[in-house]
Amino acid sequence: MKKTIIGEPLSNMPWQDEPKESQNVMWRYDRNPVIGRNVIQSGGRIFNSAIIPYKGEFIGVFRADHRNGYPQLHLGRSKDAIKWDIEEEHLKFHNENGSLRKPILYGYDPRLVEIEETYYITWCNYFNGPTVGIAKTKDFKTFIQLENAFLPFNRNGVLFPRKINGNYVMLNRPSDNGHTPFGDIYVSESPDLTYWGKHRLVMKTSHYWWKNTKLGAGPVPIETTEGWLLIYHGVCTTCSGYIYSIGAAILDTDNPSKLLHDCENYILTPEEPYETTGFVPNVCFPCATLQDADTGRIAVFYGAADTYSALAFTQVDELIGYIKANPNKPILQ
Ligand code: BMA
Repeated sequence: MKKTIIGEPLSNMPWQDEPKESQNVMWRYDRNPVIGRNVIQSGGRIFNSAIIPYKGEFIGVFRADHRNGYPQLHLGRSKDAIKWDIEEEHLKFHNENGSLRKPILYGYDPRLVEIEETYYITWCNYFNGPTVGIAKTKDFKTFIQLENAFLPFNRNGVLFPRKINGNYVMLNRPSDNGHTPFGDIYVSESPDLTYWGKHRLVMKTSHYWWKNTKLGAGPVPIETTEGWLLIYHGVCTTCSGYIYSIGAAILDTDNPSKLLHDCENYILTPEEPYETTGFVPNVCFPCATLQDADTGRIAVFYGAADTYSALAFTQVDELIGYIKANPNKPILQ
C-alpha cells in the first residue's frame, strides 16, 4: 500500500469508513459530539482541544471554559480517543528551576506535539492581551512553562513536529486584542524555543468567501511525501457574525513558508446542530489530528460551536487529491 504519511502506524486510532452517501472529502463521526456539556464541575464547555497518542493510549490538553468565564487548560486521558476522562484541576506550570509559577489568567486553543521525546503545549496565553504561550513536559505530571513566543497580540501558535533545518518552527497568526477581523498565517523559527525570528508569510486570506476574513493554523502539520499537510480554519463575516470552516493546504517540506497547494473549497463547514448551535454558533475549529501512516487514515479533533468536541475523518491520498483537483484560482474579473 502507498505510504504518503511520513510517521508512525496508529492502528488503534478512532475510525469510521466514509458513508456511501458522502459527497465530502471529510466525514463526521456518527456519534458526535464526543464531549458534551458539563463533563467536569469547574467548566461547562470543553472544545478547541489537543490530543496525541501516548503509551499505547491517548492523552490530551483540553480547553475548558470555567464558570467564571475564563478558559483554562486541563489534562485528559482516553483509551480510545473517544471517551475522555478529563481532570477537574487545571494545569499548573513550573519554572525551569522547579518553582511554581503564578497561575495563568487564561489559556485556550491548545496544540500538543512531541518533538525529540519532549511534549510541547502551545496555547493562547494572556500577556497583556493574547499571545502564544509554550510549555513542555516529559511525563504529563510536571509542566514547565517557557517564555511566551511573541509580543501580543498573536494566536494559533502551532509547532511543527520536528526541527526544520536545525530550528524549531512555529506557525502563528498576528491578531488584535479582541475578535480580530483580519489575519494571515505566518511562520517563525527558533534555535531554542526562546528567541523567535526569520518570520515569513505563509498564507493570506483570499477572495473565496468562506476564508476572506481570517485564517489560522489548526492541528500540528502532518508530514507527507508531498509536503506538510496543513489543516486550518478559514473565517468569513456574515450579518450574524463569523463562520469558521475547515480548510487544507500543502506546504513545502524544507521551506514551510512556501505554499505548494491550497484548496478553493472548505473541507468541512458548520452543518450539524452541534456545530450550528451553541455558545458561538457556526464554528468548526480543528486543533489536533491522529493519523495512521500505514493506512493514511486521519482523524480530525475539532471544537464545535465553542461548546463541544467532535471528530471527523479523512484519508490522506483522497484529501491531497482533492486539494490538488480544486486549487485556489485568481479572482475572476
Ligand atoms: C477565536 C478563538 C477561538 C474561538 C473562535 C470562535 O477568536 O477565540 O477560541 O473558537 O474565536 O469564537
